[in-house]
Amino acid sequence: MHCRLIGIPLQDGASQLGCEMGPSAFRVADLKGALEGLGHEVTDIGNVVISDLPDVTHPNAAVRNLPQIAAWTKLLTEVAYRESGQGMPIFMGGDHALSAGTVAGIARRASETGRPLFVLWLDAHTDFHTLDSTTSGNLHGLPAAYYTGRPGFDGYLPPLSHPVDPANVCMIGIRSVDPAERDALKENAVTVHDMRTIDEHGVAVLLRRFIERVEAANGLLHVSLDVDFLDPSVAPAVGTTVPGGATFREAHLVMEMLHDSGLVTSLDLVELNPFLDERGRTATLLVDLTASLMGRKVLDRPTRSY
Ligand code: EXY
Ligand code: MN
Ligand code: MN
Ligand code: MN
Repeated sequence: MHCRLIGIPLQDGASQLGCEMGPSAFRVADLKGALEGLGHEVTDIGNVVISDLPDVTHPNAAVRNLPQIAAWTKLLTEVAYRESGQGMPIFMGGDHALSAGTVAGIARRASETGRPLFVLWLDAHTDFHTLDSTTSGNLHGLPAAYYTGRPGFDGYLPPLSHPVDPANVCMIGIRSVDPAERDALKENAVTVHDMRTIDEHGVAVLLRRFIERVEAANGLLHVSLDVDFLDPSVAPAVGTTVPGGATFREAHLVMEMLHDSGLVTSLDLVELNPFLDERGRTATLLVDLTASLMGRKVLDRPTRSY
């Protein structure tokens, strides 16, 4: 596999500063070396940055940094489209607002292949607010609403050429949902597995069901991994910790099963805030999880072993 590492020093979507250091932390933790060690060809294209900001405001006075997020979304849609034509893009964030652009660009690429795009959203949060419904105003709480084509973004964020079918989105790890998000999800076909569902069924059963759907549709699979998917005891370097998250082994199992599926064609690594880390521990865990996704295993076993 040819992996394309793309640094996205975006922190305007989060209330807490620090995610702009994420790409550097992934490089220091040697994501490139880990992937090369698995036999992949890796190109780090460096960091991408926005330049001009559009003159845009929204009537919801809580909304923060809208011109910045609009500029990032436009840039990242183009970058994701371009880089997904070169290999497997791995987007090193940066806060989760970046996924508005990365998923939009990947969806545009997928449309050319004639294969449907599926998204696996690994997160404590559903990130399903609109500009109207957000009360915190932090735009990392919106990307899933944007790329599934929920109304209310027109004239504020770039027009979305290829919305992802909400029925093709599966969220796992959820344990913090705002009332407006909960109401919107009731009206929507997104699959949401909260931590209680994981406790009751086990993450493997839920993920296998989704993988089988992607396989049956001959789909492409984008994975968006938010650090706060993990329990804060194993991944402290994130500004939006919520107790009761995925364990170290649950997270690795998800990545190992995704590897065996052979379906993943792009990856977001988001919300890493190195300023909050304990000696690079979370960055290292994220590199190890990415390695599991890309083929690192304890024992050789046949592909599609489940
Ligand atoms: N739902 C909350 C809000 O809108 O402020 C929290 C969003 C956190 C988003 C993090 C990235 O997943
Ligand atoms: Mn998120
Ligand atoms: Mn989150
Ligand atoms: Mn909120």
